[in-house]
Amino acid sequence: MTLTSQALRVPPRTLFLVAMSSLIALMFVPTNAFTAELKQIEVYKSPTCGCCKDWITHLQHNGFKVTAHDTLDMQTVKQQHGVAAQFQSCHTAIIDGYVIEGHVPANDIKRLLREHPMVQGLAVPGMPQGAPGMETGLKQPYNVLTIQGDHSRVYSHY
Ligand SMILES: [Cu+2]
Repeated sequence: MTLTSQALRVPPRTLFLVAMSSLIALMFVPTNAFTAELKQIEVYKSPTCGCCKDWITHLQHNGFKVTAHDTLDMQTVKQQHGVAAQFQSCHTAIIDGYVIEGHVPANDIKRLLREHPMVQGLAVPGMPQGAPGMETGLKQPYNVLTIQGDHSRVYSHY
């Protein structure tokens, strides 16, 4: 049995509009696991770190569910997760078994989760001006690195 506009007793134009809005709704249906469920990320930071808070806000705006942990001993956190000295920054985060060090843009984390490379994680060493959470009005070029122990490769450049 097919549904015709006559059977539904609505004008064809209405049916057309209903069909169109269903199509449009379908276009907004999440197409991957990331948008279907919020990704949980654990962020370790010192309680007084302002740029860490701003980075957390950046993650939340990009669909991450953030659990923040304040600690006065960031050095131990970095040691526990094996973040080599040359890659260190203010905060350290953990998601899906990866370590995320410093002001890494949300899009690079999403790409990491999508591509799932065999690396320890991502790092933006130091605190470059203009990175997410470091919106000072100045812009320094910086690299997002994949890190593995003492080794790194450029993952993206801004
Ligand atoms: Cu910072």
